[in-house]
Amino acid sequence: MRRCLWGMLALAAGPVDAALHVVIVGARGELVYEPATLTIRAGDSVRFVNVSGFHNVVADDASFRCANGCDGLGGNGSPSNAQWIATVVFGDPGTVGYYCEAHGAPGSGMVGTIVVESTPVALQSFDVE
Ligand SMILES: [Cu+2]
Repeated sequence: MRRCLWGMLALAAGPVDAALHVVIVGARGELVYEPATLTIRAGDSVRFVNVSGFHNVVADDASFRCANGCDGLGGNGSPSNAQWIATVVFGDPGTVGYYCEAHGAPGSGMVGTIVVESTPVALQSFDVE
């Protein structure tokens, strides 16, 4: 019963056509996020996948800090060599810079950017005569 209720709430409140994007962490063994700049829509999720090296992902504005899960959400955002996967939902439009604490700082070193565009209000149906 509880699962059913939550499912209905998620349907009612969830963004329309939310997409899942992937950013590779430590691609080719380099100190990079790939793609370094990713443009998504508000409500989309980004799945950070660490393929090699000692890394994490930390928002410049401290809105998230993730590696083996995310701080504050039951995970541990400290840099890790594990092949971790962390998923972050971006609900609000804006530009979110992020970095790896082991190899960067806000705006320098191992950094990436998520550009979150507002969801268009074009998802209405209408009749054409
Ligand atoms: Cu790193």
